[in-house]
Amino acid sequence: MKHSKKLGINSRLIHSGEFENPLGSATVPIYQTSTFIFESADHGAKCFSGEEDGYIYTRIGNPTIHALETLVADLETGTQGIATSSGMAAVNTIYMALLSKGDHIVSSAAVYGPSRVVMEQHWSRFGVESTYVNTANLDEVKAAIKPNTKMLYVETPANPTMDITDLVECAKLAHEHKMVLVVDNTFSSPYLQRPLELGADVVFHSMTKFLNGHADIVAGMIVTKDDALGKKLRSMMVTLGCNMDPHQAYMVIRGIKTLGIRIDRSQGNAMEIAAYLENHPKVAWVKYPGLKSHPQHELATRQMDGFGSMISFELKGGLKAGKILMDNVKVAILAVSLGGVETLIQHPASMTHSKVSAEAKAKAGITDGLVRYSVGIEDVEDLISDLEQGLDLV
Ligand code: LCS
Repeated sequence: MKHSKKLGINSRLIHSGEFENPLGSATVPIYQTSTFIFESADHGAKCFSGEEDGYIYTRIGNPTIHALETLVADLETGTQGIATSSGMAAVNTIYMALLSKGDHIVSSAAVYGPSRVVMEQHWSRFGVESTYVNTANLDEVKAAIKPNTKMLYVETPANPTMDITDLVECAKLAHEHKMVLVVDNTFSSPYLQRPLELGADVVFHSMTKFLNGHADIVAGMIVTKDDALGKKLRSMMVTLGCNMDPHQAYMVIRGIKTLGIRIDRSQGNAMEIAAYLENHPKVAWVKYPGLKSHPQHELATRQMDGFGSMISFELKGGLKAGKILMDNVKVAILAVSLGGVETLIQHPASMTHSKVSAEAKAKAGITDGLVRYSVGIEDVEDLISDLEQGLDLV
């Protein structure tokens, strides 16, 4: 649909995304096809050479997937979206497209476990070096940069520590050293934070989370505002074969329409729950960017349009107490993933971050007792009384 960039984000959630619509469908049709018919042999050859635009094969491009790519690129104020089969497919496409043997990456120490483990255990086999620092501390980032550092990789807010990194300062630093700044924007979504506007070169998502929002799809998306970078990333995605499926794309387009109202509600709930936990005598600490006690609360206020719906906390009784709570919640679901309409609770040290070494977890602040809580859109009174009855048992 044609639209003005001046539309607000909630309008763009509904109306952005390009698709040809000869029959006037109100929604994006699902082009459930692997291949597309050429008008002639010459037309096919021209599609392959790039002389003519035209769909060829779904791994390379598909109208339903294109609608989602242009939608998310618009939300992130980028120019190109590259949809992937999962968030991890986006991570590996970025690593493979932009890093070579002998290169070095500086990354946030607290990131989604597998994003780090794949680098340390697998990309290292191909000669890529990595250093993990607290990117919330710019001095640590500066100290880690080496002559062969090609990428600064930041997750903010970080999974699961909720640390916030200053993206404007990281972009300056990255560009002074001719590095690309890659930002995992999964925890915020473009509704709350747009890294490309702050100077990042590449932003990506696990759309499994807030963008889709309904815990029924695994999907990823990379967005950039640089055409050459976009072509490089797309070509790598196509070569790796980690494309999205058209039905999966349709599901995300459907889910994304309510991103704004889902986040408005879940982050309202999160603020109340974070305050409740902070005042609870059995709670040792709470990390939520909306709390004044969060070490980067002021930065979060500046950098984000809201504080999101992810909370980390630890009970005074540590892991033992955390397990009692996790085993006894009745409204929240004990499951990994995040960013959906349903509230989820999980234990990063033994679940999402279990493959990260104990030493690396300790350095990143992923303590044994840390419990992660992804706030959904239920009635906040029910969520608080659910926590209350669980905490009573501790
Ligand atoms: N980036 C972040 C920040 C994530 O939280 C995840 C998944 C990924 C990338 C990978 O995306 P996927 O391939 O799963 O779509 N995070 C998960 C989590 O915290 N619990 O379960 C999955």
